[in-house]
Amino acid sequence: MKLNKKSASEASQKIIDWGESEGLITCFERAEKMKPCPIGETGACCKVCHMGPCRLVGRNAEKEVTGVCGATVSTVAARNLLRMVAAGTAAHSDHARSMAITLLAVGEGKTSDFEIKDPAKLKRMAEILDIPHEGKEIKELAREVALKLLDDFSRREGVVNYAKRAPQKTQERWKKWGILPRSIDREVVEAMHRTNMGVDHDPDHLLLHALKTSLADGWAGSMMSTDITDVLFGTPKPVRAEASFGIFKEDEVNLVVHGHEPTLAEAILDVVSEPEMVEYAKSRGAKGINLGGMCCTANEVLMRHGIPTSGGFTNQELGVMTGLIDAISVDVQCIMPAIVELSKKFHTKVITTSEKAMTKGATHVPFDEHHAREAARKIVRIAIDNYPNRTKKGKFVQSDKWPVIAGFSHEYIEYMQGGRWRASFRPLNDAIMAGRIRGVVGLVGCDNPRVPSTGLFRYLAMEFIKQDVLILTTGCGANAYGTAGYLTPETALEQAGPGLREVCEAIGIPPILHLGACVDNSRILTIASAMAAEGGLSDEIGGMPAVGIAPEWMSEKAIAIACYFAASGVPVIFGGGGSPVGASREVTEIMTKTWYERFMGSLHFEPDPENILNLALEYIDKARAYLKLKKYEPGRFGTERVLMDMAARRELEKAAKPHLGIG
Ligand code: NFS
Repeated sequence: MKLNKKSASEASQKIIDWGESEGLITCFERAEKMKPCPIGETGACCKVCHMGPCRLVGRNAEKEVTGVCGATVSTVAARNLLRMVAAGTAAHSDHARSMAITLLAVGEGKTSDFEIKDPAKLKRMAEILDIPHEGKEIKELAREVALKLLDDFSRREGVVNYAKRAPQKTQERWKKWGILPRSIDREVVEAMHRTNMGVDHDPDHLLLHALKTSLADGWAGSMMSTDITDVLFGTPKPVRAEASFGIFKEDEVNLVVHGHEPTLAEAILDVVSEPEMVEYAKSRGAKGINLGGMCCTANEVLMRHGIPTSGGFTNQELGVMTGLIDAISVDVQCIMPAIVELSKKFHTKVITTSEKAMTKGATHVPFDEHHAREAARKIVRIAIDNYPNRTKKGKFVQSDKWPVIAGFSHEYIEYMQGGRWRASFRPLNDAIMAGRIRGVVGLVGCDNPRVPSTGLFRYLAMEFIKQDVLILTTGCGANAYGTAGYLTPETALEQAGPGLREVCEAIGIPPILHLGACVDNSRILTIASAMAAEGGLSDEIGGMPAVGIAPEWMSEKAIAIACYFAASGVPVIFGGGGSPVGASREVTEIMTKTWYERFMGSLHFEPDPENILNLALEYIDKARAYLKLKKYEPGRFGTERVLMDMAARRELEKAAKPHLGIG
């Protein structure tokens, strides 16, 4: 795979080029100038005390070099990785805490800005949590569910509630290796304690705690966040939307919601259609208010309401440079501080909203779930007031947009395989068993300016679907596919291998399914558990022909996700730059071999995209052999590939629509 550009997206590259000609600095240029520190990059820098920072480098460092206290390279690398997992888990789970607090506020009647949109899902949650719901008032049930889930943050002993959703065999592995998480805060605090100077020094022991902490993220924080968000704002089902910078409108107020927690974005969504707000926008010369998304908030509102997305992480500065964004409302996580300074060169207002996350120079509008619409109205007014301040700067970049189909909640994926009365994972399992679908790959995580941004996503997706591998995507990976035009059923017809194409056509789905934000990786855990329960494949998550890949990762949250997939039994491959544990062969072996022996999952760091592809296919075929499934044969299924004209394509589109329940 060769790509000499900074971004694989034509629209993004166009803005990068224009910005460079204007002397505007973005992450792409900063990434070129700021090379990664070669010591820190491989995990060999220890700065947990002030006798250092110690740099554990040199020939034969793994055997001969230690820090001042005597810590080896392996101890240091494992400790650093555990700290990343703790930070990633803390981020997802603090987001989850806000969601649980919002659910509690709804249950206790302390906010009138939100309500229960999916009571049936709330009841399903209650059943999992052993809370009787017969005859109970829905708000009371919301209160009880919220309180029980909030216990998952602070329980001293015991196990997080949702661990029991995993297949029995998967749970047994966790029990055997002592990694069943007690509660989120407890595991994160213990991770920080163990990595404090002079505490835990055994790399394997440290890494087991990395898995334990990450399971508190995947099977508690992230999973409850997904569930509560569905309950409050609706469980996604397929929607049509659009992606890329072309979503911005010249004659409307463009307001972008960026960050992660969907509560504020949902409130803004309610407010922008209020007649007085629309009138106010008109009084300022705009035709209306156009809401767009960025990063994971984009995924949240795209999945549920079809709000268009302007892209993932590396698009945030470029969005400002279109000169068309009147305000960006941000909350927490993945917000580049650079957008505040950059926005001053345009007219864009950056609005921070969380008491946890402020940036000097931004406008702060405090938000809390009890007075959500009040804050939302303030934000929308700031955007409207700023509309007349637009200049011509950057305006030329009005670019294309792509159609997107998103909204594949695990509930919908199950439903679409059999309808209301026969919803199941049987057809998917059967397709895998027969070899129509070779396997499933989760292509998820960040986009990254250190590689041709979104390029690795594009390359891998096309290669996998050609080889009949179904793709599940979340986070900025989903944004990358949206802005590439890959999230449509047509992609299946044009690019997928014959077996996968047959399945996609029969069900009416794209070969790349958008499952939501990064916290919604928990949906993949739920799907894998359902596939195990369905029978015919593995009876645990481990052993499934499935692989997780984050080809362009950069965030600590991605590492936490990788670890909970590995602990759950999924081999995971991370691409992009170097390995954050590359300094230690011992740690690398534990994560790739020992974890696989214990959990059937692993974590590899592999910078070469072709190697990622081959390793993933190797894992998939190995799993097929382990399950004694038919050997995958390319081209065995499906009919002869036909080149389609527009009329034929339209016919197919029509046929696909009813299955998708849209349009
Ligand atoms: Ni995930 Fe979402 Fe994107 Fe990476 Fe950041 S927005 S939580 S961390 S950059 S995928």
